[in-house]
Amino acid sequence: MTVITEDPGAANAAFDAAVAADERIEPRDWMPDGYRATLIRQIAQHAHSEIIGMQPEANWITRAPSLRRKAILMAKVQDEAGHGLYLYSAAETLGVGRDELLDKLHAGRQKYSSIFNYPTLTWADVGAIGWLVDGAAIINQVPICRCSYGPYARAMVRICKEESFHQRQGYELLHTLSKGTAEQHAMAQDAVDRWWWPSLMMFGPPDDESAHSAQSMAWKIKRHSNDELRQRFVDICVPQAEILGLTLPDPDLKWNEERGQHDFGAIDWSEFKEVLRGNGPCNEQRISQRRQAHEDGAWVREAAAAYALKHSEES
Ligand code: BYC
Repeated sequence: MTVITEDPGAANAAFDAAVAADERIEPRDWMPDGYRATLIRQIAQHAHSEIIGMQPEANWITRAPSLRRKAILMAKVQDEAGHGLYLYSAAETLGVGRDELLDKLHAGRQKYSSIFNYPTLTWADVGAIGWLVDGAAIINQVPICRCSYGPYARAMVRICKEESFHQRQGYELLHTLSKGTAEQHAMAQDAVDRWWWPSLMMFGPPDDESAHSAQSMAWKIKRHSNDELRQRFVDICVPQAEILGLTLPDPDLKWNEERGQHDFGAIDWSEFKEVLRGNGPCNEQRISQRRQAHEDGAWVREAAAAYALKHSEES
């Protein structure tokens, strides 16, 4: 869709028609200000989540139990940095600079996913993150491959392929621990007990409290509601937990024949709100480490800019 018109009414109608026809909106197309702002908000939060999400797992790189596990974990953490790059690039196509987005993250003016404010206390947490956190991310992100905004949708295709590998490595890691010694099994169970509820919170507030869902679904940025995706995640995890030989920490979790889905217990939304307010177990640590990493990397950015300038003067 390319709209070249001075008439705002016609531009709006062309935009609506393109969205209704499942066409992709591209950077040069006219789009409503609210659509642009919503995409910048969501893509920036998503990009921030990818780079902050490197921290909890990087915590275990030096203590991975074997060279093979270390190599896999390093590759995964590097992938998350790559996902951040794809997403910051997608945000840039909307007219916002990467520096500005990072400044807002560092100043606490833009969010990142609540999940990354929890600590990784044992090696099993690396497995639980892969199985549950990457698993939740896949359920949430596969529909974004069909998002109405082209650059975001295309970035998501690559990201989802890599996330599938991440999920499998976590599942395999937990499976190995769960079928290992009694101590290893207990460690895997403890990690699942701690990551289960925060993983359910990743999908966002319940539909009746989700401020942006209705508009984002009308614009086909979101394809499913928060509660729909959360339910899908629970239904997928239950049989996987059985194969792992681990229990999900929810006494109310049971199959509902009538609905053809699992019922599950109440989520503690007060905990979610506290984490979003900055009061989760690791919020301060995550942001201060991110600021430090940004400062430490200043010389790399300066060198890259100087090199690019020299290169452009030569050509
Ligand atoms: N954490 O109206 P709602 C990954 C906020 S990366 C924090 O439902 P929306 C991975 C929400 O922003 C995972 N905040 O919002 C990386 C809004 O506040 P604002 C990240 C949350 O946008 C490394 C308010 O609550 N994935 O998987 O329609 C290693 C009301 O919510 C959260 C993405 O970002 C939360 N969990 O729906 C491993 C996916 N939930 O902005 C793994 C893309 C909600 O008004 N994003 N809020 O201040 C989305 O799909 C949607 O933005 C959400 C929320 C479903 C998350």
